[in-house]
Amino acid sequence: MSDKDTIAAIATAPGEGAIGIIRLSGPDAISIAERFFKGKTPLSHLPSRQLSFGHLYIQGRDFDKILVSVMRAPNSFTGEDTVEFNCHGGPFLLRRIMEAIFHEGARPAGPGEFTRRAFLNGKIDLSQAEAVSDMITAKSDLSLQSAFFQLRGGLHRRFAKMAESIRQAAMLLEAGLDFSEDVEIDVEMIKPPIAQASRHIEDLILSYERGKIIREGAVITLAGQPNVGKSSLLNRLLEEDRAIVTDIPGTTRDTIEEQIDLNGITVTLVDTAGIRDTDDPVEREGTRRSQQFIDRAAIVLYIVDGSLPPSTLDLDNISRYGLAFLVLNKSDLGIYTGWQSVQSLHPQLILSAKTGDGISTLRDRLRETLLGKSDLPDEIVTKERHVLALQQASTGLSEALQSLEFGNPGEIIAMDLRVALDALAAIIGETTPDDVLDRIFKTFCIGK
Ligand SMILES: Nc1nc2c(ncn2[C@@H]2O[C@H](COP(=O)(O)OP(=O)(O)OP(=O)(O)O)[C@@H](O)[C@H]2O)c(=O)[nH]1
Ligand SMILES: [Mg+2]
Repeated sequence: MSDKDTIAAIATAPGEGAIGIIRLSGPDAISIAERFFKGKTPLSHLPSRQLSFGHLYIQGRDFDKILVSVMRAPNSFTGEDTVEFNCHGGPFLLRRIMEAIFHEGARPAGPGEFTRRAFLNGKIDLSQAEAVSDMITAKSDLSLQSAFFQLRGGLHRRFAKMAESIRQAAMLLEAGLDFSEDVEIDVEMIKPPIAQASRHIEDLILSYERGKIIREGAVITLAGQPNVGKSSLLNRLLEEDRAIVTDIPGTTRDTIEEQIDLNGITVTLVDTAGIRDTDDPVEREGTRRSQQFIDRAAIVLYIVDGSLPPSTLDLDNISRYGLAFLVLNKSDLGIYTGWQSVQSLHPQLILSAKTGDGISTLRDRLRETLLGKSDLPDEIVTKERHVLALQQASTGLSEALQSLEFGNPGEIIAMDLRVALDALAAIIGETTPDDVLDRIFKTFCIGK
């Protein structure tokens, strides 16, 4: 595999569709594509970035009516000559065209190879390349928003700004080093830009926890005794009749997982089997699985029938869970007054899965708990790779600050600053080893 040959792939999703797009990129993209296309103007004379109509021929056979676009280097996504055929979206049809294209000398593109070339040709930085795949996999409005911020180069600009502050400090330092030995390091000049970059990096590291929830979503588990309305609440939140609801205790025997968009966050809701002592092996296994999801949950909704008096089992259970809400369900039947005096560390929510009363408050409270009350800043770090590098940078900067305090030699401080700069450079891909690139692009789909 080389980064210089011509690659081709189907860029649209597999399966039948109205349109199927085939993309070629590389030095021979135009000359290869030209062999297939007949329109008013030969393909090689078509203006860049315009759609033109014509016929696609394979070995002299009129094969499909298509729209074609030519993007000439360097003004294309990959930075190379690129051609896109908009064909009819039949899987068989597209495969036949692909075979013919490969026969003419193009090579099948690997996963994410178009984006990789865009990165290698300097069209985008590595954080933007990663954002391309985030745009495609985003499942909620917030994850889309943060992916797009990254794609537009938002993170790149932030990192560049921090690197600039650090470089400024390094320059001042080196200017001092170049003079004679007895020049004192001007701590008051050098410290502020380092401290500023350090604060900014700390903020970004803090944004990671929230960023992770936006990107990966969170698990919310519905737990409680049989018949309290767990499945009814799941159905209510999903707005569909997903789980079986009956008045027979022990209706749900297995866990049920479904995703919802909770005002912008992707949440996996897990309905569980009611917790009770039983000899039934199936129910026992159900309870064991419930426990697993209780352990994995970001939030546990512990549901009780609020119209009935509290039981000791409930009080025991709820005191054992981490972040939990005590949900008093069946408010339409009236809430038993004794619940008011239940001392619990967990916030109480009153609602009715049956009528929908209190559900929008529940949604708001869940979102607030997951993301915090304040509005989210644009700059959110969502990638582990980024946060690890930021942590390295942060360590470098705090050591530099300490060295300044202790009056250590300038060479040592300069080395710490170098560590921080290298870590920031790795995020945007200025210095990223090939195996790291391979790992990043392997997760992409083919044709991207
Ligand atoms: N009045 C009233 N009835 C409810 C409410 N929520 C659930 N129910 C009823 O309570 C019964 C049990 O509901 P489910 O949702 O199956 O309860 P569950 O907790 O999933 O029960 P298991 O699966 O057996 O553990 C059904 O008859 C529901 O119609 C509510 O808010 N108000
Ligand atoms: Mg159930």
